[in-house]
Amino acid sequence: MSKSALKAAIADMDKALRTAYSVFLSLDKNKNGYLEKHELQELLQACDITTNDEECQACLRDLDTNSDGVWDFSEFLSFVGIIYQNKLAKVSKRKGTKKGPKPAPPTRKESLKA
Ligand SMILES: [Ca+2]
Ligand SMILES: [Ca+2]
Repeated sequence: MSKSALKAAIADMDKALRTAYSVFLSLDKNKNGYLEKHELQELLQACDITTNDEECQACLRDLDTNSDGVWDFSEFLSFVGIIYQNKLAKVSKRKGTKKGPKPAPPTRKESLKA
């Protein structure tokens, strides 16, 4: 990648991060700067990930790297990264195949396998 292409890619990444941050802020209904379980549930639903209360709690816990019971923006970005990675994997698997099952909520173990 040339230096100018790298600069352009970094500019695109900056734009994507700004978008991700605006999504994070819109999910943070009580405006405390963190995503709690009930706010995470809305995110999972928007990603077409069906979870019960226990699975939602497990998803929150799996990416809660500082164990404070909520997601900060960097933990939210870990989730976004896993979703994107799963999406890329499904696209490559589906080439020439029928649509597969809905994605399961990400877990730390899954993220470490990739
Ligand atoms: Ca919140
Ligand atoms: Ca946390």
